[in-house]
Amino acid sequence: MRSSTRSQARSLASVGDDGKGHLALRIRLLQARDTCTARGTEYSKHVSPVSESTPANPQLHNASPTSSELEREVSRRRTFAIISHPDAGKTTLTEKLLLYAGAIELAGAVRGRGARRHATSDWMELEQKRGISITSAALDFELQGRRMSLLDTPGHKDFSEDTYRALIAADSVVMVIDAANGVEDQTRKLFEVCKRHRLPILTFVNKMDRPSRDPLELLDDLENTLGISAAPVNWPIGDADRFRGVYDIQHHALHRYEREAQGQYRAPVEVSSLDDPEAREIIGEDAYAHFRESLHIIGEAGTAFDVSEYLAGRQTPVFFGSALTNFGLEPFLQALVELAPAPQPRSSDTGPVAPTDERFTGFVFKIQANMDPRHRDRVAFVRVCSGRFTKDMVMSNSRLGNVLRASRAYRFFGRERETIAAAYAGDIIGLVNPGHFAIGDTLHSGAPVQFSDLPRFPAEHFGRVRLRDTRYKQFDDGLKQLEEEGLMQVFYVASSRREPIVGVVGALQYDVVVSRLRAEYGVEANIEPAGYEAARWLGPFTGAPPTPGLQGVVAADRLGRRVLLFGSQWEVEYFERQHPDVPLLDESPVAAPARSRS
Ligand SMILES: Nc1nc2c(ncn2[C@@H]2O[C@H](COP(=O)(O)OP(=O)(O)OP(=O)(O)O)[C@@H](O)[C@H]2O)c(=O)[nH]1
Ligand SMILES: [Mg+2]
Repeated sequence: MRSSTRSQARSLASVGDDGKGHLALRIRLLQARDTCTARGTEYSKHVSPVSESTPANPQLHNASPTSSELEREVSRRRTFAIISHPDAGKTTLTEKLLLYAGAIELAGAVRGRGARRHATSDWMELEQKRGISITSAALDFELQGRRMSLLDTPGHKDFSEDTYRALIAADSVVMVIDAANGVEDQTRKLFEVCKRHRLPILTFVNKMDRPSRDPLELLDDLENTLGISAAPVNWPIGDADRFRGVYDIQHHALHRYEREAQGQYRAPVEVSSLDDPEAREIIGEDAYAHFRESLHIIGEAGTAFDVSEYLAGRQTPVFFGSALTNFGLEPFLQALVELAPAPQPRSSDTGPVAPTDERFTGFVFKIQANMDPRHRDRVAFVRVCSGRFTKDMVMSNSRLGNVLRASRAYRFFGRERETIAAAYAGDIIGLVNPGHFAIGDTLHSGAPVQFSDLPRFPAEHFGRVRLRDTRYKQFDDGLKQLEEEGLMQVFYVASSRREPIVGVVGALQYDVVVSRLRAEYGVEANIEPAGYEAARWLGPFTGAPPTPGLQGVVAADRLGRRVLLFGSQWEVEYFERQHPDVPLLDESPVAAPARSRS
């Protein structure tokens, strides 16, 4: 290690507030320099502007000039989910990516006050009222010859079942990190899912316009907390009020931004070189010196970007910026277009299904009712996994073994929808669902196939729903449809059919149930804790089952299948020990047939 570099590291360590994390990383980085032999793939090879006719990343485009329409269409699809801990800025970033992609002309806000429009992906009334995302939203748009499908997911753990399913429908991920908080709990959990499914991850460190942790420390946090190598692609200049822009490490270009009043339009940007005296003056001597030093450390010993490491999920390219003020967005969007992988093969019970397999296959990962107040229909969101979907095509649902005709299909842009005549592997389409589909269903033409089950989380909170008026039919319809979405499970106890018990993964879902019953079904209801903590379906068993513990009760689900509600987890375990002959199932036996997950 050169002594000059070491002393730079030391001087840098003294700049931060605590210096601890910084120093550890810097020294490690500097040591790494000595052992680092091969530099990775040059990022610049992958960020040159693309045009419709020339795919920029041939590695990801297997379509030759003679390839079929299916291969061409598949190779231009990019389907990705945005994930993070609550509040890191997923919805704001989504909105700004749409703005920069030209899919919207004016960006809305998460908390759209007065006449100001709301963010496209937070379309639900309760989302807009509370300023949080509650349900994942699909947004489909064209960009530079690519067909992009973006899934903005909710961060709150109470809605994480929806987020997990959306992740499984994606081929890659954008992970948003709050620059002040680093890697937070929920991000860590979601990262584990990405890792299990080998999803490539691009990282966007957001909110640099606020007081932030040192960027070196943030890289250290990513590597230590998540165990993924982090390759900075650009580097922030200052933070909080002094955040001026980002430096593109490979192109040696300084992107200096000006704040646009409300961040509704693109922020004016000036691109110059690092030594531009004017830029230096605007940035300020202190911030500039600190920035140069950390840049030097990264240049000497930082992880270099390597596209194959990224695609293998072992490395995450890191970008800095501010979604609110629109700083650092166009380089990030460009990277997304260039780097995000095309649709990948999916594992099934008959082996991997290639996206270019001529047979149409897909799976239902989400059901949502009443998105459009004028239609009030239920939509099944399908991730197309292979082949070509065409309107009116005949397909089978592998769960039911029946044949159906898909006469109405849509693509979505938040709440808005557009009829489609065709779709290809990678697309997310909506099929109108008059009760034919359940979450996790595999749809296919040709030979039977079934994709792996989607994760189902056990309910942990149980509440009694009380109808406050007399509209029982609407109340029952509402419960039925919301249950179909996977929002909750509904149980009936013999003594009071009119006051069902709902089981949810997180207590915030109670609010969603009550609010949606009111807004979408016109009924007033409230939910009170019911005193249970676990539900188990009864497997094959004749006769009356034993009473489930002191506080438990035998109930039934909508289809009349018997369910034992227990007062605590401990009571479940005690019951299992006492009654080994009584088969208990975590999941309902028909809607989600028990299958081993990959
Ligand atoms: N200062 C600052 N605030 C931001 C930035 N990005 C988002 N915010 C604010 O942070 C809050 C949360 O932003 P969202 O975009 O809703 O975050 P989210 O990750 O979608 O949140 P959930 O979906 O509820 O998990 C909002 O008040 C945003 O205005 C940013 O770059 N800078
Ligand atoms: Mg959100």
